[in-house]
Amino acid sequence: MNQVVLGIGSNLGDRLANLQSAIDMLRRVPKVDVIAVSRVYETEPVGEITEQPAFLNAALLLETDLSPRTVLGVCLGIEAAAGRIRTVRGGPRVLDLDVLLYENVKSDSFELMLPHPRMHERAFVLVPLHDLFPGGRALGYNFGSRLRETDTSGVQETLYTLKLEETEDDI
Ligand code: PH2
Ligand code: MG
Ligand code: MG
Repeated sequence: MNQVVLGIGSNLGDRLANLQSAIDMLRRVPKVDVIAVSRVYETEPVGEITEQPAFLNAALLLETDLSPRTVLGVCLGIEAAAGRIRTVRGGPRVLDLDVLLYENVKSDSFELMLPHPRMHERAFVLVPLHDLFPGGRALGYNFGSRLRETDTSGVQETLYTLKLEETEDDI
């Protein structure tokens, strides 16, 4: 079994429902177990396009027998199923599922870079990651000192929760 960390985000439509449906879809993928989910944060848009709605962001810990590329394919498939249409890079999206870490694998391939090349500079990634790994070290990736140096003022904790299991409310 390999541990994998995903970053998850949405800033269009019912953002919380979009994140929850991504988790529900991941749970149905054979050979993928969703082990843990961070809190949900409301975050100011970061990057070239700042004139777009605020995001909800979270992080997920998975265990899987699938390869890194297959996990990437699963993520892209779930984004498409959620109705994501790719227009401008960094623009608004119903769902973004990014492979942040896959065990301690390092990859420079254009298709899938590991660890995710921009995660160390993104508070909307590091803050949820810290929920999953309070020690500041995730699958061999040290981010505690980065997080302490990062401006987290654009990342607000919310009271929303994402569920790993179906509850009686859903039945
Ligand atoms: N994703 C981006 C660009 N900017 N900003 C926030 N706050 N959250 C995101 O998930 C995000 C972003 C491209 O993937
Ligand atoms: Mg992204
Ligand atoms: Mg992405």
